[in-house]
Amino acid sequence: LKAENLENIADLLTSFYSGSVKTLAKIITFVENERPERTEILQQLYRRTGHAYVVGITGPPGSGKSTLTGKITLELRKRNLSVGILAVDPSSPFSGGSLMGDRLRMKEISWDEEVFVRSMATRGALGGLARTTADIVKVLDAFGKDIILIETVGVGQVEVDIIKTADCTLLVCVPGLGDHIQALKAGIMEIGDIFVVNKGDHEGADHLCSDISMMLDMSSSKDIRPPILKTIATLGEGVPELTEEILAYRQLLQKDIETSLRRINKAKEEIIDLLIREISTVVQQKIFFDSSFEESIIQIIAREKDPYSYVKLITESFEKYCQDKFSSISNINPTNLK
Ligand SMILES: Nc1nc2c(ncn2[C@@H]2O[C@H](COP(=O)(O)OP(=O)(O)OP(=O)(O)O)[C@@H](O)[C@H]2O)c(=O)[nH]1
Ligand SMILES: [Mg+2]
Repeated sequence: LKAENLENIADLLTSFYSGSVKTLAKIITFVENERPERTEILQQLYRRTGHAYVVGITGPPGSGKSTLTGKITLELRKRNLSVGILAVDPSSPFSGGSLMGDRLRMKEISWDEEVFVRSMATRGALGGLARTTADIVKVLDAFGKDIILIETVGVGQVEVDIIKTADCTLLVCVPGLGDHIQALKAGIMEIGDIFVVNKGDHEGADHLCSDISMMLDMSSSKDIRPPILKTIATLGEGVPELTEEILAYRQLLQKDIETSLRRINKAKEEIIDLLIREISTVVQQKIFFDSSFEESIIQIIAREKDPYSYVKLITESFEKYCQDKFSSISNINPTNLK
């Protein structure tokens, strides 16, 4: 980056730290569009992160996630907590459209200065939606949001990756979607820290609650048994209790040794993910401008060399570098974490 750009970044950050919502939005756009400035910005912000409590809200389309998100936000605001909302829709190519929809559904909170809402779709997220989500969460965290809610539709792998960013995940289910436990296929149950049976005014809600309870009895491997709460999001019924559960879960996490392990694993995964991306960029950039690469290509085509040996030659020296660099890392003791 040029010195001039770095100066702009410094100005941008000053404005960000002073609480400018406009600058917050701008920085999020930088991250979303993978602008080159984003790395510098994220580097600077990192130290200010780690304060926010991140809550994922996932479940099938139309289960009431946005309505619930709006109502939970009202409850959080009553407790004077500031909120950032990130609505992520991996199936939609347009973020503008979903933004409108979410704003409408969350109209009660859209006037509130302390609530920041952002919608995101596949568009713009070059490095993957999960990576972008994790970075935007950091931006919101550094901005000083107490609670960050991530709404994401569906229960596929992309959503699971997105929701991994969360400290606590609500799995929203609704009665009457054919098979009662349609959304609760193996693996999906595992991501739920709190189960919400929404549309409690619909027939079959109680039945669904007991079905989930039974499934948890059989399959849950968690130390903390996920609670099941019934809500009617449209009326806000059950939402104060749900909010209490969400906040109580945070207290549990803070005491739990599992949390430290989870933090370690999350940090490891994140760093490895970043490394792989950066290394692959470096390889692609460097190799194309390397004359020995050109020469080797010609030799490979002429069958004087084979591609396997060529790649091995490069990776061997890289491996050697890694060995020297990483050999001293031992396992982290979770009790050493602050
Ligand atoms: N009867 C009833 N309707 C509800 C309830 N909660 C939400 N709805 C309605 O269900 C519809 C979908 O609600 P949303 O909040 O948009 O659901 P969503 O899960 O965010 O939907 P997508 O983001 O499109 O997946 C809306 O028409 C809501 O008014 C509820 O508890 N009872
Ligand atoms: Mg929604």
